[in-house]
Amino acid sequence: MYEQVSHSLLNDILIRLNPEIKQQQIRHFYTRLGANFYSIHSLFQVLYGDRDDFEEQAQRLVETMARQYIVRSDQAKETDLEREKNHNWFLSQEWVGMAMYSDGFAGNLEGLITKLHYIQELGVNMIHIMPILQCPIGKSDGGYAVSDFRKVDDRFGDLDSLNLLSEDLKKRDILLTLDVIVNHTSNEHEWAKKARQGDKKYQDYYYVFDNREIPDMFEENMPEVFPETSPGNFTWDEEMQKWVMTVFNDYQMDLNYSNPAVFIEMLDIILFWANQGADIIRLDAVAFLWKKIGSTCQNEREAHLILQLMKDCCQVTAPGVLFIAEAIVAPVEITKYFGEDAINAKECEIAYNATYMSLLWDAVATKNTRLLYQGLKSIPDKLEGATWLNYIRCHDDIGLGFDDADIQAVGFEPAKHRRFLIDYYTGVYKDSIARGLPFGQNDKTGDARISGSLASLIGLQAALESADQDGIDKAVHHILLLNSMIMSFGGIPLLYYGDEIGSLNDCTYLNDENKANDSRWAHRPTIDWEKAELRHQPGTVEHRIFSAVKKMIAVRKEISAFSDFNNRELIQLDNPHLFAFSRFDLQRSSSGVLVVGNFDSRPQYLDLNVVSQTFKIQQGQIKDLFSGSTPALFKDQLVVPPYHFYWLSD
Ligand code: OTU
Repeated sequence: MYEQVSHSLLNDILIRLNPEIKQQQIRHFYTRLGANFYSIHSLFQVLYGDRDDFEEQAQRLVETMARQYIVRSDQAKETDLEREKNHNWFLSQEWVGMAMYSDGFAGNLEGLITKLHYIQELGVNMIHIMPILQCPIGKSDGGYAVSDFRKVDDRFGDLDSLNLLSEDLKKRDILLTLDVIVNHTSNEHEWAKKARQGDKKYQDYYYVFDNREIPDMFEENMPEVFPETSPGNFTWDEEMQKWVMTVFNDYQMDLNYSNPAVFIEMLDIILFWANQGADIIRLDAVAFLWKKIGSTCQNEREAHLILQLMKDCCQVTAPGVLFIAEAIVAPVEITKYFGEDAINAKECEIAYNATYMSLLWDAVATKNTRLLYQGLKSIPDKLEGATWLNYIRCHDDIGLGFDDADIQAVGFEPAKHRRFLIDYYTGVYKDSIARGLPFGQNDKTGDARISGSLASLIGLQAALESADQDGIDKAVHHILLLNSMIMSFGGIPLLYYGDEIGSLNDCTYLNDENKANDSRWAHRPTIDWEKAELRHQPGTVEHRIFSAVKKMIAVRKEISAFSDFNNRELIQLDNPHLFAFSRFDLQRSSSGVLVVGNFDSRPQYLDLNVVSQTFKIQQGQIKDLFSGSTPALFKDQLVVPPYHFYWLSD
């Protein structure tokens, strides 16, 4: 869009550009800058327009984008152009992701290179490597307390090993996702150290206060993220003799985005990693980016404006790079992180579908899909050109992030229902087969979350311990049922490393004093490669899970109705144990796919007449695309065995 005020500022900026930048041939950069500048300027103005140094900061912003464009590799620039042409490329069903710690998976980044064949064997073609940036030993929050944003931690390798990995991934057509921790730094980051030594410039990078007056006001409305290990949202810093905002752990200092210098630094860092070969950047804890007294300091409008500005700027330098929003917030809030408008106010192309994740766990514990339906109906439609990361679990705890209103709507009492789920998964509830651990218990609010690996939460661990063959069978089916749900829902399925071979909780973290009070470490496994070899041995749990997941991935890639163009319809059923939805081709040229899952331990029947409205089936021709066979039918009653799923088509 052409608008005089922003355009004349852009002209001034370009005249004043540093000569080193001016002499470069960067045509694509200028055309993109021209196209996005109205929007960039408007957002920068809303956020920082009242500052005397506004124009100076705008100049720095443009120079930052230009410098990173200049050093961007030719190969990456080519990919940018290709993706501009085929901009919906990531909505295809061909993508399947896996998240992993490089050390837990393969020792370090170089080790990871030697294990890429394993990922490919499974069919995964997108990996999210958990944070690899430098962190203090001990106080690292699993990589989320960064002390140097441009350095790979020695524990994982260095920039060279990352470059080797990224080149290898490119050859194999595997996408690389890297983390950038945008909300906070470690208190040992250089900026934090300077701030703590009294440097005012860097104190302004954070939220620091002389006394409790303002912190106390903030605290009135701010929830606690880690109530057990790091209660409250502020920490007294002895060295600085000031209170500093630390929403997460007491060693993670929140960055102050009301200072444009912070925005520009962090944009520069995002672009730096985009230039190291990242196809996708996961932006951690984006809901927390803006703090305001009187609010929960989550999901504030300005946090969205910051993300829009980041996206607009990234599109100028590295338009092929996508953002993942890690916003584990209320269902109605999550979709907002895609942006308000797919073109004019875009934020992140991808977001974690935390609502679906927690609802699936609800259906597992209750053997009932009522809340699953209800919760999904409450998720607003997402924008075009946006997609979900559908996952069963990730490196974090499982929070029961659905709405109380939805719990009530299906006839449960919210507090009791949540208590039941926590008790069920932590094995407190009698007869529970889950072996999870509590995380983040808050005695003030009664809230708690859940840790534990997929296999341990679903009952595989308990069944193995008691050598209960039937239990093992059930657990394997249950694991596959959940996988089938994330593979077919619409979006990119994100597997979690180790789950493909049924890894159990690993309690060795208890021996490490830096980890012992954080139960999330129970489900951050070190892969036992001997055990992983069992995936080739029929009859083993490893083989049963790995080979079925592998097949599911292969079949998913063939089904175009599984791509994500908002082409899904939930199918409400009378049977409360079944969950069904249809997926269709955009042209609706075929009847599409009917996905059905049975969350109960007994067989259930689906009356095909009920689904015939949305899903037309030629009698007698029904086929399960996963197994390739025709499921058991009696008249119009389809039998769905316990914890079984079908991907039906005719
Ligand atoms: C994220 O987590 C990371 O995934 C965690 O591993 C980090 O500890 C945390 O940020 C701090 O960097 O911020 O938007 O309930 O779900 O802390 C959600 C705990 C987050 C996590 C929450 C999450």
